[in-house]
Amino acid sequence: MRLSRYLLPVTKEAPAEATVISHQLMLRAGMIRQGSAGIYSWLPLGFKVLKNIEQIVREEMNRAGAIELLMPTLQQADLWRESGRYDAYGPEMLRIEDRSGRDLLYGPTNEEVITDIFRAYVKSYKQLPLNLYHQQWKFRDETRPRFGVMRGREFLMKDAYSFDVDEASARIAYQKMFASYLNTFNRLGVTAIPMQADPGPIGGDLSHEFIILAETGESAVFCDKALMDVPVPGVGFDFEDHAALAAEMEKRTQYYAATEEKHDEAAFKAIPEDRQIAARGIEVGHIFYFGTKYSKPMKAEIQTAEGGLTEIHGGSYGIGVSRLVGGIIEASHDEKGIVWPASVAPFDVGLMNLRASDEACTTACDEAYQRLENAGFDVLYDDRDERPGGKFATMDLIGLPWQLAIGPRGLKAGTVELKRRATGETEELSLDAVLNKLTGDQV
Ligand code: 5CA
Repeated sequence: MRLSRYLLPVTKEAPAEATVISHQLMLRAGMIRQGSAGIYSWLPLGFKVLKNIEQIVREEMNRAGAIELLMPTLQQADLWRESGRYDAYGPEMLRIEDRSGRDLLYGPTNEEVITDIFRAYVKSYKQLPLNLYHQQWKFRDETRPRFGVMRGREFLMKDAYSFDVDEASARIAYQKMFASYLNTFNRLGVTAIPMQADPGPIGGDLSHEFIILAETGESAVFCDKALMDVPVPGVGFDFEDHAALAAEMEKRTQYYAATEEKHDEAAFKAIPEDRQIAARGIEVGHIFYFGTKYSKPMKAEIQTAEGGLTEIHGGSYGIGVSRLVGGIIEASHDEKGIVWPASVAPFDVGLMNLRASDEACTTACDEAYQRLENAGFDVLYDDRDERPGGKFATMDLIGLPWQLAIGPRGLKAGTVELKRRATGETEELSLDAVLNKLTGDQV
C-alpha cells in the first residue's frame, strides 16, 4: 500500500480526553474515530489489526473444535422474556421497537439466541458435544464508557456456547476453551492469566477471567508469579485428550489467582512473598459454566442414550476482540509509539523513501516495494515527498515490526537501512540480504 494513496490520519498530540496510553496511541496513529461516547469507526489501519486478531481467534476456536456461525445484532425481546433476563438486564440493554411495535434489543450477549437455535435443530445426545461461536458486535450501554475501545458501548466480541448432555462432559467443554484461550492469547503476543472470577449476570458456578497485567487495567487482581512461567499447551495440543485437558487447567489452578470479587487475602498471603503479585489487569476473556441456567427456562432438551429427555448443560466463552486492540497496545508500546506483535501488525514492513524527489532513489524504492510484495509481505510504502524525520516518527508511532529506509547515501554504497521496531536495532544491508532476513524471520 502506497501511503500517498492511503488514509492514515496521524497526529502529534492526542486529545485530552484520552487518558490511557492505548487510547492516545490509537487516536494518534489514526486507527479509530469516535462517533458518540464508546462508539467508534475503525479507520483502515485499526481495521486491519482488528481483522488480524479476529482471524487468530477464529483459527484457535476452530482448532479446539468449535464451529463458526453468525447471529444478528438485533434480537427478539421475547427470547429474553423466556430466559427471565429481559427485566433483569437493566439500563445496560439497548431496547428498540420496530415499526409494528415488536420489541427488539441490540444484543449484549447471545445465550438466548443460541439456545433458541440449538433447541430448533438438536434433539439427540448423538449430536453432542457441540460448541458454536461467532464474532459479532455487541452493545452495552455502559454507565462509564472509557479508555477508548477497552470499555466501549459497541464492541466486537467472540462468543462461543457449548452444549453437552451432562455436567461431566460440559466441564470437558470448559477445559477445551480454557486451554484454547491460552494458545489464542499467546499467538496474539500477550500473556493472559486465567483467574477465578465472578460470573455476574451470565450466571453459573465456574468462571475464569483471562487477564493481561497492565497499570491501566480496570480490575484489581491478585496472583502467584509462578503462573507467568507455565508454558502454553501449544498449537500441537490434542483437544480430544481428556487427561491432557484436565492437566492444563490443573497446572494453573494449583496456583492462587483471583480477581477482586473472588479475592481471598489469607490464601494470597500464603504465597511466598516474592511471588505475590497484586496488580491491575485488563479482562480480555471470560469463560463460564452455567449448567441448565438457560436450557431449563427455555426448554432446550435432548434425548439421552437411555431414551429419556434431559436439559442440556451449557457454558459460554467470550473474548473481547476489539478490547484486545487496546489491551495489546497497553502491553506493547514505548515512548515513540506502538510496538505490534508481528502476528497482529497491520503491515509487516514500513518502507520509506527518504528522497522522493530523487529519481534513482524512487526507482530503488519502487523495486524494493515490488520485491517485498512479491515475496508475500504486506508493505506500507511511504512514497510521499516529505522530510525523513516525519516519516521515521510516523513509522515508529504505528509500530510495524520492520522499517526499511532507502536514501541516496546508502544507495551509493549499495545498501538500505533495516530497523527492527521492537529493539530499535538497525543494519545496513543490500536489498537481497533484507529479503533473506525477513523471509527467514517469517518461518
Ligand atoms: N456471554 C458471555 C461470554 S460469551 C459474556 O458476555 N461474557 S462477558 O460479559 O464477560 O464479555 C466477554 C468479553 O467481552 C469480556 O471478557 C471483555 O473482554 C469483553 N467486553 C465486555 N464488555 C466490554 C466493553 N464494554 N467494551 C469492550 N469489551 C468488552
